[in-house]
Amino acid sequence: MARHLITSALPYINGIKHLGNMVGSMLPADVYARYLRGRGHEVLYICATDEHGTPAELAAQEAGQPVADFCADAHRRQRAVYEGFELSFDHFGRSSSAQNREITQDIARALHAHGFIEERTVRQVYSPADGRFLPDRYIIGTCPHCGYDQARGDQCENCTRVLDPTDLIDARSAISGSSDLEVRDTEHLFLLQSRLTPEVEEWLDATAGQWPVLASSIARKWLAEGLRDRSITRDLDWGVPVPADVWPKLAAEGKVFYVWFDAPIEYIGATKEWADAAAAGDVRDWRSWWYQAEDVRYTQFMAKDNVPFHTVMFPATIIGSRQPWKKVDHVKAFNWLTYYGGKFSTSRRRGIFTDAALELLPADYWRYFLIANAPESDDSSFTWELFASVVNKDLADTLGNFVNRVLSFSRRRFGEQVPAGRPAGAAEARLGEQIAELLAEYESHLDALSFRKAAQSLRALWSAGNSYLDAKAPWTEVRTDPEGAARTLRTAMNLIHLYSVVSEPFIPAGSRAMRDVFAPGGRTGTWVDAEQARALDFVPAGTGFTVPPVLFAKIGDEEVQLWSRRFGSVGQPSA
Ligand code: B3M
Ligand code: ZN
Repeated sequence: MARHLITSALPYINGIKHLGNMVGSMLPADVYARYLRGRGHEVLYICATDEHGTPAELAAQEAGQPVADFCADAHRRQRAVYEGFELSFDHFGRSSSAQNREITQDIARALHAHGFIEERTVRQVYSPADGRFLPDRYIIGTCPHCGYDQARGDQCENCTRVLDPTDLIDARSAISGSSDLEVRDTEHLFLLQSRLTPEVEEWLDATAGQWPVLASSIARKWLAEGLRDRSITRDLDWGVPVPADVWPKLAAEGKVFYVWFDAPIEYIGATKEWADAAAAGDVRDWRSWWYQAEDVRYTQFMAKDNVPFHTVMFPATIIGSRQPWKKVDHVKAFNWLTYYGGKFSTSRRRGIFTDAALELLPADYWRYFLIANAPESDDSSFTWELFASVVNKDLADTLGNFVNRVLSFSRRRFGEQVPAGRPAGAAEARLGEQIAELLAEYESHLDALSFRKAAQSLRALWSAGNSYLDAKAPWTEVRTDPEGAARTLRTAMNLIHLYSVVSEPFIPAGSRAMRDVFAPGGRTGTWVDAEQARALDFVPAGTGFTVPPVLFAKIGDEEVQLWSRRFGSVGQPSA
């Protein structure tokens, strides 16, 4: 059986992420990881904060903190939110780790040894007042197109035009504010991607055919434009230093690797962090997941803007190292989640951030809604009205109400143990068939990484229970045929057990509550096969049970109004 390696794109260290980031990478990766573990596979789910680069330096400066301290705090804050969302990472690492530094430098050495890295001289802005070269983003000035006076040297945030630092009027350093800037020659390392194009193409041809189409089409489009050699170093204090044994001069000048060079390597680095963090006696072999790892099936999750880096540039880096690192087998990409059709905006605090979401409602509500409405084949829009209607209908009415209805009624009529009742009849056989079919559908959608469809199948499994219950109507049946009513309730209780197992990837807390009905504190049952689904006979008559508190509360109109006022909604400018 294959081992499954799963990674989700590394959230940038700078700030708490919004729901769009969550649904575009970490959450579906977690659902997939939980699903595979549930089915008995060996899974390693790795993620980390992406910590290097200019935005981290600038954010630290704004916070008045040394960048290392800023990143350590920001990492802890993000990690706490992800724990709140019940993301089941095997390890949540940091791209600034010693492990990543070591592996990044090793891969650079290997690329150099095989002739894929070249030193080139480039002209770059130097600030004598700051005593350093300035990356494009560190230079601010007035945009020549729209007159915005805080435009950055790489792009104007106001009119979105791409700029060159020399385009700016009244250019000055973002660090010191000094306008005494000069252009000087400096050396940088270039990855000779152009030479690797044919090999990347060959790999893509062999692999991308199996990917969901959004990822493969973006990858092919990028490759069709041809790979250009790319500068992989920067003049920053915060990053993986260029190894001095290979490039003594650049190392002495304090050059570090570009953040997009070391960030994907952190997937490997974080796996080593995971191994190094093992308790005594627990052997974790990080290499076996990455190096000559033919038995590993590797799936990556990311938003669509990250696809070129993962499907073309990172593979080029790995191929050029001539080392047998594992390359991705499956890439799942996502479109954008919008907020009332507009952009979530971190800087304008428009939309919902993951920390704020958890203050309103537990993780299950968000997890289910987001996956059921994931921006898979197209962008999708978050609105409070839709959120409330999905939660109320699917979670509160269809699932939660079923559980409470069945258990409270059975307790009232038959006491606190699962009643025996009559042997299963035709209605139960039909239900079993239907459940087995829906379960197979659910599994095949998850296997294919089709999350919205998987959510539909899950909902259909919940609905099937309701239809059965409504048709049998045990509350009427009990008056004339108590044994028949007991049978109905026992079958319905078996469905609750099945739901606790198969719903776990979407709603881990709700699943625990359902499992605790029959086995307080016990582990979630093993996955259900078709035979078991047909038989619906997991919980023997006589098993004690408890009636849990309401599983999912409904969201009222007042809350919808309150929240849309608080977080902004229609009518607010989207820019
Ligand atoms: N940190 C995503 C972003 O900041 C980026 C992903 C890295 S994955 C190796 O947009
Ligand atoms: Zn502009």
